[in-house]
Amino acid sequence: MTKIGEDTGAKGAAQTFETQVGSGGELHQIAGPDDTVLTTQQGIPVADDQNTLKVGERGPALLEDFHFREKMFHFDHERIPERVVHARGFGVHGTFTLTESLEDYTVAKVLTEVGENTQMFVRFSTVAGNKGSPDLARDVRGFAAKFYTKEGNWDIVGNNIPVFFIQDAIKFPDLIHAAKQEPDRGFPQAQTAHDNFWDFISLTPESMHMVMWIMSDRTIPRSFRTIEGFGVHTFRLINAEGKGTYVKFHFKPKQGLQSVMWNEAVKLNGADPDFHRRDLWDAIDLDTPPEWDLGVQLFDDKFADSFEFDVLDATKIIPEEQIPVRKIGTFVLDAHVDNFFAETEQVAFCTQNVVPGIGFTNDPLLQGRNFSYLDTQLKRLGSPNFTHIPINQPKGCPVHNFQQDGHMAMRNPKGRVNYEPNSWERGENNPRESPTTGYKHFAAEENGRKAQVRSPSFADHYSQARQFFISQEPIEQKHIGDALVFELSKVERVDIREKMVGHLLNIDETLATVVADGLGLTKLPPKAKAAVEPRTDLPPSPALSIVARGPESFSGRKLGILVTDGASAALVKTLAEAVKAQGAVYEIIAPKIAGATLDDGTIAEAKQKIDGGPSILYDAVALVVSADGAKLLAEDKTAKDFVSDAFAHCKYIGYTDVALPFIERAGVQEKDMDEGFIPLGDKASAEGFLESCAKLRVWEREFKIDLDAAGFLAGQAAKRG
Ligand code: HDE
Repeated sequence: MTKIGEDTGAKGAAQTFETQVGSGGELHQIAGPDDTVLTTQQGIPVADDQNTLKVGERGPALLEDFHFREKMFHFDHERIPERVVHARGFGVHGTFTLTESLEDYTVAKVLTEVGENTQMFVRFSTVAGNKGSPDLARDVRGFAAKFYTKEGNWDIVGNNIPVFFIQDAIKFPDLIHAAKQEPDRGFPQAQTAHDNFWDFISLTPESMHMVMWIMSDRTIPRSFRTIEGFGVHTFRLINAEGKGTYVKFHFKPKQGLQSVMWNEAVKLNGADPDFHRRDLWDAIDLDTPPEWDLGVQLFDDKFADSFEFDVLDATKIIPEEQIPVRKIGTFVLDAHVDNFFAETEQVAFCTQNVVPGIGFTNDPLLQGRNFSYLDTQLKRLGSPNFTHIPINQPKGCPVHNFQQDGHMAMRNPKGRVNYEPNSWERGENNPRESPTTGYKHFAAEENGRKAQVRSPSFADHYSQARQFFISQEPIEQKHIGDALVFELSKVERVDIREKMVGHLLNIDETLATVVADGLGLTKLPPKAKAAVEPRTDLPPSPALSIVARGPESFSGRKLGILVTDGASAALVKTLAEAVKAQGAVYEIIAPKIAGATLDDGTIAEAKQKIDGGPSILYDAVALVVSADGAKLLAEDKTAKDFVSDAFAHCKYIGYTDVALPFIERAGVQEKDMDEGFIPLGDKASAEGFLESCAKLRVWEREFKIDLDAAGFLAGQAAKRG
């Protein structure tokens, strides 16, 4: 007979239930504290968690085995519906500290009490993919923040892009159906490169501004740590006099903005589908938690009336050059969840979670969202009592009301009274409304005809798309063209491709021509008909570029050091020190996971074997190899990929002289070795290398090594005349 401790799986049980098989084979329980004993949900200690109750050794199982039935019942119900959008997410805890008071504009304590710390929970996400999809999908990133304020929970359910695809919430189900897997085949997963998405988009001109953003490198970020966040809609601040001021919320990463290249993203999804969550997890573990400034754009009706576009239209931004972003505080995300399901999965954000002093506007997308989030929580969490789950409970203030009962109620009001008004004495269990501190809605004057209409002030769909495009650095413009060609070349219907080029003609002629050429269209399709003539007079907004707003140093980045047996121990040490001095991290990659024996006999322990540590995992690489090691690596395809990928991805590559033949065998000729190749030797060279790495990429390289660059460069030259 199988006993605990004898068979496979017994080890797991030992964690909470210590057992020992005595010399006679009989089972003895070692006395221990009660809270280490495995129990059922009813608290009954479990004696055997390895075998179901049976009749005889080989007989049928018995229904009487309540432990088995309870365990299996619970397992069968472990899953809750994943979010219909933003299913793939990663949550962390943090703290917000206010540095500048907005007391002239709002009564919200979280925005007026300078120096106050407010607990936060942030969930990053992608939009289209299912829960198990890869982190590096080309997609918008959700950046949802819950502030547990003294006056209740305030959520900014934002994205890393400040505009959206549609102007009215009624189109959201269509947009999402079109973006997610096609219904007949159930694929493609986590990507927009398919007919249905581009069909919908090509018929939805209001999406064109968003299209520029999603085809830019914003949708393939290097890290959650290097994205911005935006509340998107125009919200409202309300002060003690009841006066309203419009506000747009911004999160600015102190780490600088950074993205990867598309070819890198595709490979990262295979090499490490958890790349973004692992990166944030590690940054917190290393005690280098990321920080963002919370910024606001504040404006009044006068500005709103004079602005070129409607401030209620979520497909438009207000350029920072027109209304600067005022930094009012900082938040740091520095703590893991204890349990992914309990917190990240069960957290429930809602745009209508606002505190006194913060309110809404009539943005029709925001109004629709205010309905949708609460509604979806019931489906997902199964009960109106989802606010009783610890991650959703207010932490900065008490909760008292007469809401009661329902599935899983944890917090029914105590005492006799469960209604109001009532004649019982006011108290914790008999709360009263508070006209002084309670939430007051902004007293907006509204009038109008009931109608299903779109305001003519929402009609310009191309001008800001163009403004975004011309605000990009040349390499970023090229990437937008490349992304459009990639996505549209996965679209089977030629008429959809053509329609999209027709829209691009309203945005930028070079872009349209490059995309048409990339798709092999023999002639340019007709321009899409625009509801209003697109403007060409909007100036570039440098704030919209990622490359222009990169980091100031290599801090927070990762260097991959490829070593072999016999490599210079002194150089490895010097590099490691230089990396540390920059506030960056490194990983050693070697032909064997045990590491490499360096020239002084010490062992450099490897974090990755070369096959598991491709250069896409690193922001820059250093080839610290011996002459023999270089010969060995020159015969290894994966090692050569390490170099050729780093080269193709425009990364900085430090190298020792003896690595040159290896580099050449990896396909990089001496003539291709640009300023991004930095010889390594002494301390100064290592430090200089790390300083150069702050630029992250040698973008000029891409124009030399990519066939698709030619059309783009010709278009640029033609524009310059
Ligand atoms: Fe969402 N969105 N959304 N969304 N959204 C959801 O709520 C919805 C929109 C955003 O990490 C859902 O709890 C509608 C814009 C984030 O838990 C759902 C519309 C922006 C998250 C929903 C939008 C967002 C969601 C799905 C058009 C950026 C993840 C699960 C009117 C400002 C939150 C859930 C998390 C999640 C509805 C458009 C951001 C169905 C109807 C614009 C970051 O309620």
